[in-house]
Amino acid sequence: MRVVLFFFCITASVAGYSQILEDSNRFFRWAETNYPQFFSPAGAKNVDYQGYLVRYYEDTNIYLATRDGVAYYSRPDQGGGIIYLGSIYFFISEDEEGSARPLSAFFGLDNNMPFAANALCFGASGEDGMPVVLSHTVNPDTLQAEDFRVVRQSGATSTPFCVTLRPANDIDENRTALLIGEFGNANNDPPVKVLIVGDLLSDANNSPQVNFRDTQVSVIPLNAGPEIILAATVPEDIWSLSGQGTSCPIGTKQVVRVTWTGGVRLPNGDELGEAQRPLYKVSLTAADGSQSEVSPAALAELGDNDNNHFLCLDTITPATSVAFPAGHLVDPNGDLNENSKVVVRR
Ligand SMILES: [Ca+2]
Ligand SMILES: [Ca+2]
Ligand SMILES: [Ca+2]
Ligand SMILES: [Ca+2]
Repeated sequence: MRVVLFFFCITASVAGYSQILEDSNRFFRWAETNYPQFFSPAGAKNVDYQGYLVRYYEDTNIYLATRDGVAYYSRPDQGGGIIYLGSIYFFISEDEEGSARPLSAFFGLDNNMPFAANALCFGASGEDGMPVVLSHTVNPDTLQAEDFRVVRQSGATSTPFCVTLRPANDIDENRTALLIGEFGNANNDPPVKVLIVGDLLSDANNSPQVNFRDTQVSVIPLNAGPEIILAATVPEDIWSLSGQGTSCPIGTKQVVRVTWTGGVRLPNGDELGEAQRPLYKVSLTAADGSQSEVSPAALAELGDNDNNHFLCLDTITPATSVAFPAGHLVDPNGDLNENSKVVVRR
């Protein structure tokens, strides 16, 4: 390995494979953006070595490499072995930078929106409900019902009767659009696809503004259970504010927001409680690359009837993935949740 590292240092030809190179560069950018504590300074030069495309990060003395679409790293201070990380596509599929798209459309209720939904949108009671989770938070002023078109199995289409970001409209939420209307029936011509056909813009708080127009997503059928579609760290200046849901306790050091495809409750209709807290498993990755798993010290963002939970952690070691086992929570249709495991976005 010493020889390999030596070659990494002195070889300086830039690889020229088009798609693999482009995808590898996306992977390197993803790593540099999301894990600057490991991969600094960003934008290190690509070096080609025996089929590996390598970047060396001199601040941290770490090599990151790809070969045939697979990612590896090496740390000379830990013996310098080449450590397998997995397919680069596993990582860059999480990279939404510049690519606005709906992540999920969940056929939550068929002709069964509750009376209370009239408070979200008058006339919603008895309609279909379909939360659509988006890759970016959106500018509410650009969200209109006409931006969406729901396509049924037969090809028939309909425009929602109304669209709202409520109830998932706390600061930094604003990415779950609840579509209400008649989208077909589960037992006879169910909805299969949601198209975004109008200008719907991200809010550009932390990234360049993007437009969701001309993107689409398949519909998760009525009888499927909910799953976690997104997990992301929440800045302290946001989680320390109070929102519509409960807050993390004093002493919390890191917060991960998990976003489900739709709202989840216990099978008896109650909100989650202490008994469900240990079901959440959070993987942590330390600066030396070592991994560990914890459950949150507390759950928060509860009691506000949306599809988000806060996992309040009592460690600053960065959370890198979140898992939740199948069979404990239900969606509004009473279907038990699916097994979930997602990478934490930074
Ligand atoms: Ca909320
Ligand atoms: Ca219906
Ligand atoms: Ca369902
Ligand atoms: Ca919530």
